[in-house]
Amino acid sequence: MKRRDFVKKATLTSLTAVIGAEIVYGSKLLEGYIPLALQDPDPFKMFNKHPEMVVLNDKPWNIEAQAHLLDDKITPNAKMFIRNNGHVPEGIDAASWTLTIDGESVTREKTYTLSELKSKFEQHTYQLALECGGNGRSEFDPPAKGNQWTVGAVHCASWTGVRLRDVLEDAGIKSNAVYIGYHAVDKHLSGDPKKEPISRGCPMAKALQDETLLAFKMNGEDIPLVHGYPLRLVAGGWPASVSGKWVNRISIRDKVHDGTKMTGTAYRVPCEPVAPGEKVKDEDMCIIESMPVKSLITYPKTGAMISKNKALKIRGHAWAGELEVAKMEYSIDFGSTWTECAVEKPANRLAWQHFSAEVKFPKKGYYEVWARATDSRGTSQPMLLPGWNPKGYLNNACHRIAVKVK
Ligand SMILES: Nc1nc2c(c(=O)[nH]1)N[C@H]1C(S)=C(S)[C@@H](COP(=O)(O)O)O[C@H]1N2
Ligand SMILES: [Mo]
Repeated sequence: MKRRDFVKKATLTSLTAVIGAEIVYGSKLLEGYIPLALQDPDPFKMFNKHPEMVVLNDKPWNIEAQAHLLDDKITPNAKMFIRNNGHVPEGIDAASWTLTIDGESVTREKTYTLSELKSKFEQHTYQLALECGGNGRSEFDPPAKGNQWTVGAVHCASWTGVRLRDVLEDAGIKSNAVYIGYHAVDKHLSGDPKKEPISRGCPMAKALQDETLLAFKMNGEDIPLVHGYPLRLVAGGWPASVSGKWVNRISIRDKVHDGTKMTGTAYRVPCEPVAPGEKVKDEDMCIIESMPVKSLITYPKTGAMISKNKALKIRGHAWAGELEVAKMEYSIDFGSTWTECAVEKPANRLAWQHFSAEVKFPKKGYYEVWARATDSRGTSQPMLLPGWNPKGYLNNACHRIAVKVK
């Protein structure tokens, strides 16, 4: 047998094993041709995601949920959106993982192993709502470049770890500290090892909050690789881009962190409102901090049918960045009138809150149920769209579902 044929045969056998079925015309495969079934790895299997999750991009992987998938009070991994700016790291070894605290404003640079972090500092568990700054981008007009998220780039999982504050204080924070910036091990899409896909951070005040964690568990288990295994920063209520995955270094900065996607227009909105489509200078763009008030109807799924004389039970979640949701309302007349409904207290600060209602309809026909949350400062969600911004961030418009009464 010629060597080439042998290689082909061996490969064919292993291909068959991987595909899980006989490649019937396998002998006709051109050399070097990879069957389609293997060309694109199956993201649902690879990341253990629910089959109704929606892939927005595969280079890098960006996958969103749909409203009805987010019905759980605590979002399970299968229904958590994925947002990557670079390649998902490979070959991570938790046993040799270290976290270094450095920067202009650290008293003494220090490096911790994962087990040191776990044993040296008290562990805490919080449910934390994380929403991508670009969630809802697909609705803006003129459109913004980037992943066209609809409503599914939000989750509220339960995170366990140590307080970032405890670790920073252990290394020592100089009085001139202004900001922290994270560094992680994911690789830039260009393949250039000197470039970071993302390196963001937050002001010291946010870094030092009780709920800001260096997490090593999600929903009681090791964090899934794609969500930041083995160590992740979690800063609930702020754009989820602050919550660095695969973090191995945190710098205490004496100025606003200037890592990748901190500067220019990334994760920034015009400091003052602008007209749709207007060009905005970099210096007139401000860093997004606390996310705006928002809510999602997670049951029923849009398109629900109900028979006349029956009340429709609806439910969902609401969140308000650093603030609490103070009021929840729904409308069945396109926002003309609103009815208040029950909203629970959060499990802890920065967790999303659950609401529910029984909606009655006056007669047969087509309706939309709109949901509107109001935060503790009295700010409500806009009915259709908030102010336009060049990068399509912070769309906190009311969520709407269609209902037919028969
Ligand atoms: N290291 C690293 N951390 C990261 C990112 C990334 O690409 N690399 N993406 C950020 C962005 S923009 C978001 S919205 C969240 C998404 O978190 P998730 O994929 O766990 O849902 O992670 C943030 N942390
Ligand atoms: Mo994001």
